[in-house]
Amino acid sequence: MSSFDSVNPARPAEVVGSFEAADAAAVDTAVSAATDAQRTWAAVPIPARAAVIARAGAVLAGRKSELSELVSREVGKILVEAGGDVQEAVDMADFVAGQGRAAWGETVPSELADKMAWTTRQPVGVVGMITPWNFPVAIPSWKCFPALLAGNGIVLKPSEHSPACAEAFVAACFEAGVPRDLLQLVHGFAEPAAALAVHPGVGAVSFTGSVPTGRRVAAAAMETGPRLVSLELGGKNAMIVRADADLDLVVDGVIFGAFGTAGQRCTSTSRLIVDPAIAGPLIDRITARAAALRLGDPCLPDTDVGPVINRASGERIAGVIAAARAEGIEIAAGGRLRDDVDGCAGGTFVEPTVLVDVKPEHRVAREEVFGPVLTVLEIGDLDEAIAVVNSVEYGLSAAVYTRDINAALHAVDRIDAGIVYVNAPTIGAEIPLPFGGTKHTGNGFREAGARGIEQFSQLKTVYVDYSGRLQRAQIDTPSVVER
Ligand code: UN1
Repeated sequence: MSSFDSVNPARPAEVVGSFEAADAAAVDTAVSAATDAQRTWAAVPIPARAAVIARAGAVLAGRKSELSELVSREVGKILVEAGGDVQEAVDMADFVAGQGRAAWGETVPSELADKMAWTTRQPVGVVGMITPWNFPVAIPSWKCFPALLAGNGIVLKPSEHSPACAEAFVAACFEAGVPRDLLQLVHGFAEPAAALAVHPGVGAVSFTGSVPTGRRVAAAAMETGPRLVSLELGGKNAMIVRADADLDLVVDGVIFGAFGTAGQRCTSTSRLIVDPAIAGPLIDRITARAAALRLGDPCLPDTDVGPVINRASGERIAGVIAAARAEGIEIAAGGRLRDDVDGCAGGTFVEPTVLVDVKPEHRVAREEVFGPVLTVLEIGDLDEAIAVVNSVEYGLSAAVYTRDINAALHAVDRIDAGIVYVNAPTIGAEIPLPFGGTKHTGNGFREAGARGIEQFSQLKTVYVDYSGRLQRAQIDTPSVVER
């Protein structure tokens, strides 16, 4: 095994921690240990598992400020957003713990006398999880808590950019009483992720990240046998702004949606589809606000936008902006890569960027940027705007700003996306409802919400016949009215 450093993206010379990169053999050891521990855990009554998860939430809540600082230091999120990340894990623990005493299946009346019919859920065994760095506490929690409630063991492979956050999350779980062998953490790059995806001892694979990697993970996971594979991939989220919208609300929503977490969310607002009747003044206000955002050390309270995760990512985003410019697109705000930000030696920042007069066929209007880049498209007709929202390969989240209830609901009904907001930006999902998207954003599973557990458990249908004789369904079914 070799070791690697996790660094502060604001000052890459500052090492947050050193970690061992797992190889395939280490993954194998982790899967075996989790497999053994899972047998014991699966015998624990579900409300008792839920109590452990509730305690994990309490431990995380008690450490919120210290964990938020760690999130800021390790992945560059500004402090308030880092706090939101930790809070999301706390909320998830709370919600999942409640599910431990809620309905666990459905029951139906049997068509035969003296017979019962119901469903229950069984664990898959060990779940392999591959998680990104942009929600370094929240996303592991979205996966781990429901998987634990369902009675599984876990091998978690977090991003190589957020190993310390994953360690802190797992430590909170252990402190709450999650058995150590049950929840295995393996660090590193592609090798442990690939080994986990194909391991025959892994009953479900859950991946959050990019489309190309997600496709590879899913294909590899299915090669070694059918199993549950849940994918949470990219987005190219749009906000439609109608001429009657409250523009103060729109400006606040765009700034938070497009430039929060330096645009490095799968739910970031990436396309603004605005009615030409109000486009000019709206763009002026957005560009003025974008230009006034303060780049800086994410741990300082005055900072609005932190660094991007590393130099390579910054250069990739700069490349997208340069390609847009080469296509003739005008930059109304930002556009530059910055490495001269105060107190952030070596950190890479991308100025909040607004690209105007973009057409639906431009690459920058179709592909995920994963950076603070907003494209503005001018379209007046609502159905045409909806068609443009739907014209990309992703379907994660979308927003519509209007005061017209009919227009809002028309859009809600016709937008092809997993999450639609009215008069709120494309980010801001809450835990009790499903999170996920359509088309290339995912493969139909949803995280969070009451159905999040479906990624990590199998349904079992149970029939009990207590009549003492053979009763054949569909054949011996009594009928009051003779057919
Ligand atoms: C992500 O963007 O990767 O709705 C997850 C939101 C957050 C989760 C986002 N609650 O933006």
